[in-house]
Amino acid sequence: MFEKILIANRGEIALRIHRACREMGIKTVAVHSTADADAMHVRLADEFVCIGPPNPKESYLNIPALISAAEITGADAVHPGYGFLSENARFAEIVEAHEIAFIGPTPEHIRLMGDKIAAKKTMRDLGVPVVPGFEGNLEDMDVARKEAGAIGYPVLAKAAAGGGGRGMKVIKSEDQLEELLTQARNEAMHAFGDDTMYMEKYLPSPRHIEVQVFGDGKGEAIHLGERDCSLQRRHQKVLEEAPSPALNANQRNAIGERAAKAVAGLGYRGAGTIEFLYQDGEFYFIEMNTRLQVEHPVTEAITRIDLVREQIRIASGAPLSLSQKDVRFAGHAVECRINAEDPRTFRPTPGNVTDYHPPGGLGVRVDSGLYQGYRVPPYYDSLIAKLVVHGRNRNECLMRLRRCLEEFVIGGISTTIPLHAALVDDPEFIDGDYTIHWLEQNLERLVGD
Ligand code: MV4
Repeated sequence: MFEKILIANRGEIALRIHRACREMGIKTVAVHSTADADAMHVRLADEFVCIGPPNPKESYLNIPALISAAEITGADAVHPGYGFLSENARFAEIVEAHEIAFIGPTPEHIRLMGDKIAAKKTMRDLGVPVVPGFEGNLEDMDVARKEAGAIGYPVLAKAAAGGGGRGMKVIKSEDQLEELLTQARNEAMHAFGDDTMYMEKYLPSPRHIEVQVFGDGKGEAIHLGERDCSLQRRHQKVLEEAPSPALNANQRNAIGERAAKAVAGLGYRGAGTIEFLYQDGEFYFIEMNTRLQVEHPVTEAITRIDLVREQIRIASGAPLSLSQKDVRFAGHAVECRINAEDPRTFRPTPGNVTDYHPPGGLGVRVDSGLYQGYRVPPYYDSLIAKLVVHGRNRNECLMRLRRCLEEFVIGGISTTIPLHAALVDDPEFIDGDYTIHWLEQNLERLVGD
């Protein structure tokens, strides 16, 4: 097992990783920008290294600074968390070239899944259902017209280098095809330096359901069920739940087994998430994320498996700590992402936290680096706390969640707690009846005047 892990991240996830390390008897190295010197995980870590100024490019994305910090402190592994360098194949390669373990998949698997066309072809070949579409060359407009017609309008043009919603255009009819495809191509070139495009049938009202998987890198793999992440605004998830209110146990096991089989076939190592769109009873693969996700605690709540511990074990060469038959799903969990943002305008609200009283009690978990007197810096993502509530069933979970949102005090800054409070009282949300568009279509009603 590793002796010392460098945590190449900040905020609540750096604290989350620190906690897993501590419970495994592993020493931690925090790295921080000058804006994060007062962060909770920096205080708790065994050692800390300042890696640069507030701008992430010069600190959390600064590969030479991170490698130097690992070398100086003698860390034998790096955990990248989510965001920042977590899905950067080059970073994983450089870490490994320094004989430091990268707590994640191989650089090859990161690179494969970063290419959305290659990822889709690979998953299809491994027996995973994908969205009908065309992954060939779209530069010839005659080919593009023929293929779009064959798919049937509306079609969605996507960038091979995209993901997470960037570089997409819905095309409703052939007379828009050339103009919108060219526009999408130009945007992709500008955003990613790569204008390779592919096309899919546009699904008008799907849910976003993702399956948590783990592989041991040697052909063994398990799934830990799904998370429903349909409640989002501008591709930012707001609330996630597990299990999905839309699935029954047979559907869950069927899609989970397909996902795990694919992961086994890939020889994938570590934690991964297979993202699907789900509509009219059918699953369609869209992307695979090769990192730990923000919303991993809802899976931890219903499986009682420590996902970060599992990641660390696998990276050190240990086998999976359990087989599929030992995975049991219990109850229901919801995560509310609490952001330092105005709940109506979603404008960031950095500043001084004058009061901090998180909720507690049975089935309640708060992942946050906040404390009274902490200053939320203006330079980073506005996620400041994750409230994760578990209950024996969805109703108990939602009753408990309402109680927690009522108790939660974060003074001095605006947060999205009022949005969550409105959401959990909404009849359509309570019915579990929502798609990826529901939140944006209902925001006015939820938090409007
Ligand atoms: C789609 C889609 C509809 N049809 N693909 C957006 C993020 C990227 N990961 C894939 N996305 C979508 N792909 C087809 N064929 C709708 C979306 C989409 C979406 C997906 C998941 C969560 C939120 C979303 C919000 C808008 C659009």
